[in-house]
Amino acid sequence: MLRIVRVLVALIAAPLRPRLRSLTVSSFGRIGPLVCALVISGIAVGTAQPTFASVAADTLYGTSRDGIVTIDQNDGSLTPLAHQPEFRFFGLAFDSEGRLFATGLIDLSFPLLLMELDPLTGEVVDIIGPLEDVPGSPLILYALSVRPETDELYGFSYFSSGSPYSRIWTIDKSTAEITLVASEVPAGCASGYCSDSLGFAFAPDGRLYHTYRPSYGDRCLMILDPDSGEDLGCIPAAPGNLIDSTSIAVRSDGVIFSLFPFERPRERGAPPPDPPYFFFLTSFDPLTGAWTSTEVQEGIGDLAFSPLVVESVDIDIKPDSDSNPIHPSGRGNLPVAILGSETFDVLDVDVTTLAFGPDAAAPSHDLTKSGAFEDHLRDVNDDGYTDLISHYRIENTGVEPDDAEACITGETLDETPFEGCDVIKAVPKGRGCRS
Ligand SMILES: [Ca+2]
Ligand SMILES: [Ca+2]
Repeated sequence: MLRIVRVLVALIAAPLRPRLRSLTVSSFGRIGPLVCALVISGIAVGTAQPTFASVAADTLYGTSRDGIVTIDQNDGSLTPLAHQPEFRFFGLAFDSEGRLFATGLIDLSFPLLLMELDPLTGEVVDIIGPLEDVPGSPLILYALSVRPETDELYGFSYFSSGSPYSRIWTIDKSTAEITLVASEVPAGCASGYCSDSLGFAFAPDGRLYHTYRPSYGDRCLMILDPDSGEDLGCIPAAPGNLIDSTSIAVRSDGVIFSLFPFERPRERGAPPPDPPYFFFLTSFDPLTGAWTSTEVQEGIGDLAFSPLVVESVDIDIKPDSDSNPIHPSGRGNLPVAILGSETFDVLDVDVTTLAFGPDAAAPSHDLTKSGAFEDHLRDVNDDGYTDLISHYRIENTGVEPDDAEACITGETLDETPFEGCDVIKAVPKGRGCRS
């Protein structure tokens, strides 16, 4: 098995070894010239702004040979996005805002680049910059993952940049500047070549998983300290496929997906099988131990799940007031306007999902009744965009006397969640409530 991963890594890495062509970008090091170099070489970089909120949460993405694919989590079928054979992608990760980052090469030439992709089309929309430890020294970050608490982008390198150690890095999402976080994975690895696997991914609860495969001894699903690379312990991973996998990603419910290559047996006297591997997608729930496995038609590099992106909307609590005084212990109906805009049409709001305040109060009027929704539409701020006014019983909202703001949440009819907040001014009962 060890050999399989080494072969797989060799398959990925072999064509990359120096073969530096005229389009080497290492001497540029800045975005502008990089894009110029791409234009000169006829490689198109998309200019459209990515539309983060339109991707369904928990869609599984992967890097394939010629671009980005989405992967059906049940049957392993692949849907290729933009065909981009001029790029070779490795690591892949979403941040909490739904921005999709990849590491990769152009024309198999170093240096490795940090790129931003459009999650809908898979197209490269920005070449952020080269990822270099020591300039000119090949660094490959095979896996990317975003740390949930900080939204920082982390990278995992494997025997590259002249080191026999797997290493953990952080990467600046704006500049591609990298910082070494852990110089040995796991920390204290004395000999180098300690971990022989590429699986590296944060879980939503902040755990950092690594599919640890030592050259000798027990394999495991290791939990790493993201700040030191220290081994915090292993969790039992029932399916061998999981701990043998070359890439992992963790879904929002904590289920771990991994990709596992399996060498096709060679018949005696026959030519080598083509393709030489089977690939399996495994899901594993670390809480219950339940797991599934399904075949995937081609090799996939890093995996990544799209996050639940909450769209931000503008609201106006008490449209006739700027300070929005509220008696938290009072009674009555509090009007809240969701403001329409060029990018948010209030006609798309699913009124059954509206909830206001810490206790998530439901609207006090049934807006699904015939005509009720239309009766609550008005342009409260005279900007030409229709706004939706809904009302909430103050005693149901959970607003406390020292709260300085209150928020409304909901979903659009296509199930995109949104949230909007506005200031409030809690006033003791009995005082005037006009502003
Ligand atoms: Ca107001
Ligand atoms: Ca308006």
